Amino acid sequence: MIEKKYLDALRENVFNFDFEGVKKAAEEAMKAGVHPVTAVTDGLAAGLKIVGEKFEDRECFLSELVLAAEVMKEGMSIIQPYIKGEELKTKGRVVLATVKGDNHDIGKSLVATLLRISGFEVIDLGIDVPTETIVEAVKERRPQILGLSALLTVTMPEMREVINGLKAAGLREGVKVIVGGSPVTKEFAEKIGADHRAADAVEGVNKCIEWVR
Ligand code: B1M
Repeated sequence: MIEKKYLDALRENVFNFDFEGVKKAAEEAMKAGVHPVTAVTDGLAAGLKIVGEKFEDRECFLSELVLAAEVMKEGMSIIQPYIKGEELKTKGRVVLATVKGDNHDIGKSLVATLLRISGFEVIDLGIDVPTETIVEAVKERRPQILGLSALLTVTMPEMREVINGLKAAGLREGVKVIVGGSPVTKEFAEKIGADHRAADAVEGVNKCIEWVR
């Protein structure tokens, strides 16, 4: 019940575009002992989701969507140091990328943070990453896992291109491929030959831990 009060404050500050308010809400939530991952997923990200739905219904402008994402990042900068790794031993190496044509990075960055605190070495290639760059990184760095993110239905097919690129380079057998992002379904992941589709960051990281265990 008490936790709800802090999560509501985080959510409201994101959809009210309040930079100062979100910092205060994040500090208060951390002081009150709210779990930092819950604060991000059920507080900040929930607020951003509301703005995204308004944008979809044409009830807000793109500029407001950008602003809400910036407010979420501000909140994350306060919460992130509280996400501590219990186990610092390297569990494995993961290459992460948001695919070509796609600039959404909040979900992928959350996955990167959670992987790092779970003991993985993460090579984050960033956003709008061409297939050739991803295949090259797998060839050079030899990760056990490749994580791909796409938030746009038009960029989802790039995931298939990456998997085909790995096959063509003879690298597919040596790396597990996990895909994520809100429009990416389990069926789509199976169709393109990915090993797993993560519904959210926590579930995705748990799958990575299972693979390297
Ligand atoms: Co964009 N956008 N956006 N956007 N945006 C969506 C995706 C959209 C659904 C909004 C809408 O219309 N309702 C829509 C896509 C529609 C579609 O494709 N059918 C859309 C659109 C249209 C666009 C533009 C085209 C708008 C325009 O310019 N007209 C444009 C595209 C730019 C581009 O990429 N080339 C655009 C731009 C932007 C902003 C820049 C304003 C901003 C991004 C800021 C940033 O990332 N730095 C933005 C935002 C914020 C959103 C919404 C509102 C929120 C996305 C987000 O960050 N969610 C989004 C609406 C929505 O998703 N409901 C929307 C929070 C994040 C924590 O969740 O990314 O889903 P998510 O990640 C989750 C899971 O999916 C999973 O774990 C995360 C945590 O649980 N996950 C993984 C994600 N990747 C994973 C990888 C893994 C494992 C798990 O392993 C590797």
